[in-house]
Amino acid sequence: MAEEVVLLDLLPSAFGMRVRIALALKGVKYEFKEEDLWDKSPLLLKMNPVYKMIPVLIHNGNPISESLIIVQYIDEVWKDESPLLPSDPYQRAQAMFWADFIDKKASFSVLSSFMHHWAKKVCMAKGEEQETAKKELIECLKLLEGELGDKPYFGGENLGFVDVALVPFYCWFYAYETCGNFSIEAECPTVVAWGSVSMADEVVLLDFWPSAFAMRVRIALALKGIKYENKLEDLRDKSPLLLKMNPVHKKIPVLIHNGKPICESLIIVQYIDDVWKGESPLLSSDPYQRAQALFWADFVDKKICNWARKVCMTKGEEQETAKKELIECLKVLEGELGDKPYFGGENLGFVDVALVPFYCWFYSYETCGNFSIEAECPTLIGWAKRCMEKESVSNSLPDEHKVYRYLLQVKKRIGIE
Ligand SMILES: N[C@@H](CCC(=O)N[C@@H](CS)C(=O)NCC(=O)O)C(=O)O
Repeated sequence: MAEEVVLLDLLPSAFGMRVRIALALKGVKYEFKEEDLWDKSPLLLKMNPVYKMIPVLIHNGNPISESLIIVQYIDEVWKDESPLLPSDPYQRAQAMFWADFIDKKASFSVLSSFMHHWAKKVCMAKGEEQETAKKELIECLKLLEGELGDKPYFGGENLGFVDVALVPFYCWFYAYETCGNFSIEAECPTVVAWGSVSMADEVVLLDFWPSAFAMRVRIALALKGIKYENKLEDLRDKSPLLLKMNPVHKKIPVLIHNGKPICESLIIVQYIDDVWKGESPLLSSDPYQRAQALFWADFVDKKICNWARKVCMTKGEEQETAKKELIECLKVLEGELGDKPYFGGENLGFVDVALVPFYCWFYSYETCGNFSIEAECPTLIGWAKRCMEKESVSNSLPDEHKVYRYLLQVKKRIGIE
C-alpha cells in the first residue's frame, strides 16, 4: 500500500524542522501543508484538537502531534534508514532526557506562545530580564556541550535523536545573538562547531565544462537543489585531488561527499538519488522499472557515446557508418520514449538525466557529419527541447556553439582537420 504522509507545518518553526529533518534522513516522501497560525485550517483543528499546533504528521490518515513524539514515531516506522534512537534502553533513555531538556530549558522558539524559556526572553525581553535570559541560555548550551563531549554528534558518529531535536535552533542562533547583542560562539564554541558540521553537507564536484558526463551530475544536483563547490579540472594537467579521488580511471566527474569520492557519472547520479531522496526522485522504487531505466542509461553510454565520437572524429565511409548507427540508436531511444513527455514519465527521470547532456553536442555532430538529427528524429528533439525548458537542465548545459568551438580545438590539437 502506498504510504500517505502529510505534514502540517510552518516553515520557520524549529519544531516543524525537526520533523522535516527526520523525514529527509529517512528518505520519506510527504506532502507539506503550510499552516497560517493566525487562521488555522479546519484540518489542523481536527488533527490536533488538544494543542491546535503544528507540526502534525498525518500518516495514512492518523495524526501524530508533538515534534519529539513525531520524530520517535518516524524512527520506529521507517526503521531501516538512519536510525535515530539507540536500541539500548539506557542509551535511549539518555537521548530522551536530553531532547526533553532542550524542550524544557533551552527551547528557543520565539513564535511559541506558551513558553517562558530563556531564548524567547533573549529575543523578547530587555534590560535585566534579558541579561538573566542570556546567562541562563548560555548555561543550558554549556550543559549540552558537556553532553556532546568530543563526539562529532550527540548520536555518536551520526546524527541522532538529540541532534534532530536541537539542530533546528541553530538557525535561530543569529537571531538570539542579534537581539541579545552577544556571541554564542565566544561562550560555547563546541556547540557552534557541532551546529555548523550538522548543517554542512560538503559536496564538491570535480568537473570539466564540455563533459556530458559531468553535465549529468550537475543536472542531478540541480534537480535535488543541492549546493556544491564546483572545481574545474584541466584534463591535460590533472590535479593531485583528481588523481587521489579517482585513482582507477583518473577521469571526471568525481563527486566528493563529505570527503568521500564517488566516480562514474551514472553511479554518481544514482548515489545522489539515493542520498537526497526527498526531492525529484530519478529512479523508480519498483525493481523492474529501475532495471529498465538502468538498461537505457547503459545503452546511452555503450551506443550513443561511441557512435557520436566517431561522427566527430572520422571521415569518409567510417563516418557515414557512424552517422547511420547513431541515428538508428537515437530512433531506438525514440521508441522507448513513445508518447511520454519524458523517459521518466511525467517528470524527468534517470534516463533523461543520462541522455539530455548530449543534446548540447548535437550541433557538433550535425556540423561534423553534415546531417540533421531533427529531420531524422523529430520526437527526440521535441523531448530535448522540453527538457531544456527546465532550469536544472538548461543551466547545467553549455552553449552548443561553444561546445563546437571546443571540439574544433581538440581536433586541431590531435591533428584531425
Ligand atoms: N564513464 C565515465 C566517463 C567519464 C569520462 O570519459 N570523462 C572524461 C571527460 S568527458 C575524462 O575525464 N577524460 C580524461 C582522461 O581520459 O584522461 C563516466 O560516466 O563518468
